Amino acid sequence: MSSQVKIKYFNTRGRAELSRMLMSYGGQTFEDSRVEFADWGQHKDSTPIGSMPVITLENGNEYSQGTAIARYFASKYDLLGKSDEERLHADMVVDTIRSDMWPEFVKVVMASDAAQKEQLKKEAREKWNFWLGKLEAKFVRGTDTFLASGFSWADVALFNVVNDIFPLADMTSLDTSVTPKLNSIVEMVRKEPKIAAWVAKRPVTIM
Ligand SMILES: N[C@@H](CCC(=O)N[C@@H](CS)C(=O)NCC(=O)O)C(=O)O
Repeated sequence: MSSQVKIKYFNTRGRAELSRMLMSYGGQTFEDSRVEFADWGQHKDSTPIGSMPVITLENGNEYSQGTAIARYFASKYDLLGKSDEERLHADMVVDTIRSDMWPEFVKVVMASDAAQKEQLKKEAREKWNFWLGKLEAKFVRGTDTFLASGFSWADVALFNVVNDIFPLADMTSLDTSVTPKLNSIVEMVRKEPKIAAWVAKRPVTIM
């Protein structure tokens, strides 16, 4: 069986958006399947590990884990890095963003008490700025790219978290006096024509 690639997720950007951006960059047509929160119970048991995103490949096989799915598309479009060390470098950046920075956002979203939410937003911004400072200091090795060899999925992951996640904790831009190199990466990805076209046409959602 051969059909279109499908990515299934909630009607949000969340953990699916990096793959949606990478597929758009790669010129991959895909079905952007969105499950309403109220309907999730009907889907959960039939997914590979009981969570989304889920990717269905052209051959019908399904896989989960948002970062693993994104890495698959980064591999397909030669965005992993050009050497073992560059792949380590890009993975380190992506893990910092998706394994360390991301849970701070989840805490904010899950908080129901307004005062606690504000406190968690403040803590998230402090932690994000700490990690951003570390990345800025040693890990921007190209011109507007993390990798010396050029554009990679680490650049797209940074754009995704800065553009789509940080504003949800009231961090709407990077401080260009502190992280100018990271800001240049974000602006480079923002202008990448295929990613910009996806961002312009994607559904407008709360997160
Ligand atoms: N480590 C997984 C986490 C997946 C995850 O927690 N997905 C959430 C949405 S962001 C979900 O499906 N929640 C519903 C549930 O777990 O029942 C990944 O990165 O894909």
